[in-house]
Amino acid sequence: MNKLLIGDRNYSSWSLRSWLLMRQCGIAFEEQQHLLQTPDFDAALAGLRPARTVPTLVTDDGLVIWDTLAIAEYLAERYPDAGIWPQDSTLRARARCLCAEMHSSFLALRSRMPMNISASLPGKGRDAEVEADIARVFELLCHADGGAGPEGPFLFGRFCAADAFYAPVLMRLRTYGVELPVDLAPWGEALLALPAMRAWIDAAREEEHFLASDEPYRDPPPGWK
Ligand SMILES: N[C@@H](CCC(=O)N[C@@H](CS)C(=O)NCC(=O)O)C(=O)O
Repeated sequence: MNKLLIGDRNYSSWSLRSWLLMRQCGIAFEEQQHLLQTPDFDAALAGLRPARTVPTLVTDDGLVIWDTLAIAEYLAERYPDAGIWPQDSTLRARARCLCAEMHSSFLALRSRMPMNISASLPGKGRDAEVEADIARVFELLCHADGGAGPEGPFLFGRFCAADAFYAPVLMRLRTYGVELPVDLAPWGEALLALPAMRAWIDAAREEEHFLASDEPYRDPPPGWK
């Protein structure tokens, strides 16, 4: 059985990407959660070197893949009918561009608006660089399929890796009180309505682990460790 190591549901945006992709595309896996920056996390990853971050996928035949883009590409090769990428080659190239840009960019947004699903921090973190990142995300998402995509609420019609890669951005916008452009509202609603997404959010709200490095704007809520 494939095994996916993930971190905190509340904070780990990269974990959410691979977990949602596998769940939504119907790829079976056993989940192993290790809270970030704990001895348990270090011990779990120690046996999987050079992996040192989550998500890390340990495939059913023992391959260790420690990067979300590599995980997506592995899944697409191994499960060609799962819908990891759009079927159409033009749309597939565009979906890959979106994921690659998410992977390499948006440092201001990621550092000043860390994913923090259970928190409500409207207005925090919005400086000019973050605004520029948000504007770029909106530009990418509004024009994702170049107007050529099939019908459907997701970025390329049917759910694919690009939706999973931008799901944490949607979580950030909610936490920090940034409105989606009208054109993207159906995408946001469709993503939030996915049972897998609901399950992740509900579980994130139950967590009481405080990660100081991802909490520039508040003290630990009562009872959190
Ligand atoms: N490029 C990696 C980034 C993964 C990453 O940075 N994961 C964070 C959690 S969201 C992590 O494991 N950090 C290790 C730590 O905090 O010790 C990927 O695409 O998977």
